[in-house]
This record gives sequence, structure tokens and C-alpha cells, in this order.
Amino acid sequence: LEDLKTLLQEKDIYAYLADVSRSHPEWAEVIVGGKSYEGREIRGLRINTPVDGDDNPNKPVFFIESGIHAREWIAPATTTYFINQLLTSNDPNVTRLRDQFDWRIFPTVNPDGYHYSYIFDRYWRKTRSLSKNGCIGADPNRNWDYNWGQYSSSDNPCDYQLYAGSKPFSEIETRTLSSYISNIDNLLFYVAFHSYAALLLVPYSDSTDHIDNYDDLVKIGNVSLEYGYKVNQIRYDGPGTAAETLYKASGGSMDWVRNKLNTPLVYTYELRGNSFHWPASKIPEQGKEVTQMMIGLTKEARNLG
Ligand code: 0X9
Ligand code: ZN
Repeated sequence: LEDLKTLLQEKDIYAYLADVSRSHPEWAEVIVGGKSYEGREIRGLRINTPVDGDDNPNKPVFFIESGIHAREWIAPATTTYFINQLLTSNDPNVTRLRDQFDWRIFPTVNPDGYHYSYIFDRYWRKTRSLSKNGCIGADPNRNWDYNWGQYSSSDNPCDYQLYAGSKPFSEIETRTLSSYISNIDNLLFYVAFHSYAALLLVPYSDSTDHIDNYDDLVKIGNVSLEYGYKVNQIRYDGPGTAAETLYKASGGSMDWVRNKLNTPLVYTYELRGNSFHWPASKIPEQGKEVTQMMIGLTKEARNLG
């Protein structure tokens, strides 16, 4: 298999989520984080294992968003692989990771775009909403309601990549998902997966200013990257702000979550690849790296209290 094709369309991922929730009905359930323009659900998995016989323990929430850009196929695949690690690994570091958090994991938050990239245009990035002038889609990582429309954003609905939408949260995907996230109490970690740059980003993406816990975010992020490095001896760049390492971009999910919800630990991982075509054979190594990176991330966060 040269590409992930036939392996992991959104319906395959959703079938997998349904399947594992049936295997662990006490602590794994399919959750709906929102819906799409074409009527698909943004489905994810909640994993919340019992503590001392309490079936609904109040743990800090770890949220994973992936696949907001349709063509970045390694993100949904890696996230699905990571879910499988959490559910099946006997490694004590992994079971501890699983048990420590109330997980909300969404492998494909732009399901229409993802589907379209499978069936029609491999390089599709945006949503699939119809604009007034007949062009289709907005960049869902430019559409969130924080400093909307300023950097790396287009106001042209026909822009293939960077149309920010007609207004903040014009897209049903970002509107519904942001409302789902707002209703989470105790959100500690928010992690987004993109590709491909092998890079770890911290807020904000539209400014070179460092936020109050920037030093902690970098310290924790560095440990995460060290853990990832141990798997395949590949070191990601960063951690740093997008403005300093990549380019300024506004209207992204990470900045909104940090600014509006005050979530302490917010990261964007740009996964690896040499193009958006990254063969399916790479999923396990990328997945193992991400598992280790999540272990490092949470371990160091604990150390810093
Ligand atoms: O431009 C983007 O949205 C991301 N890069 S990508 O090549 N995957 O498109 C960078 C996102 C970093 N910024 C925010 N998360 N706001
Ligand atoms: Zn992306």
C-alpha cells in the first residue's frame, strides 16, 4: 500500500471506535464532538478508566484534535494508532498514561474534507461548505474566533488553502467542536496533530510574544521530543511559537483554546513526512513516536506540578 488509501477512511475509523467501545463498555465510549456541513458526525472516543471502583472519576481531561486539515492523512492514522496503544498496551508507562486522564480523542475533526481528499482531490485541505460565490470550503484552522483573519488567512472563498471563512466560526465543524470543548470542565491538555514538518508548536501562532507559562510549555515539550527521539532517533524541531518557527497564522484552534478557555497545556504537533503522501507502512513508527511523546509530555508536566 503506497498510501493509506482503503485503509482508514472516516467510516473505517468510526467503525474501529464503535468496535473498541463495545469491547470496553465500562470505560470507553463513542462521543460526538460536533457535526459537519455534509451531515457527518465528528466522532471520537472517550476513555475514562475507573479509580477505586468509581466508574466516573473526575480526572483532568486530555483532548486530542486531529485531521483538521483534510490532506494530512498521517494525523488521523497516528491518532487511531495511539488510541489502539492506549487500549491494548501492557507497558506500565502506557497504562499509567491511559489511567491518568479523562481522554477525549477525535481522529478526524474535518470528516467531509477528509472524505473528499480520499475520493476526489488528494490535496484538499478545507471544509466542504458552499460559499455565496460558488466556491467551496474554508480552512478550519483559520476559522476560530480569536484574532480571526489576520495572518496567513485569505478572504477569497476560492483560495484553495487559506480562506478563513465568511466570519469567525462560519464553519459548522469549528462552531460545534468549539462548543463541545467549552463544555469540558477540567481541561488540562489540548493537543492537535497536523503534518508534515516534524515540529512542535506552542501558543500563540500569530505573535512572537511569549505567554506566561511559555518556559514551562517549552520544558515539557522538550521532554516530549526527547521521548519521541528515543523511538527512531528522529528529533522534531521546536518547541516554539509558530511565529518564530514556521509563519504567523491566526484563527487556529490552539490559539482559541488557550485564549478563550485558558487551557494551561496546549500544543500542536506537526508530524513527520516528506509529503502528504506518507506510506501506510510509516504509521506504526509514527504512532510509536507519538505514544512516547505523550508519555514524555505528561511525565514532565507532573514533575513541574
Ligand atoms: O498552517 C497551519 O494551520 C499549520 N500548519 S499546516 O502545514 N499543517 O497547515 C500550523 C498551525 C499552527 N498554528 C495554529 N495551530 N494556530
Ligand atoms: Zn495542518
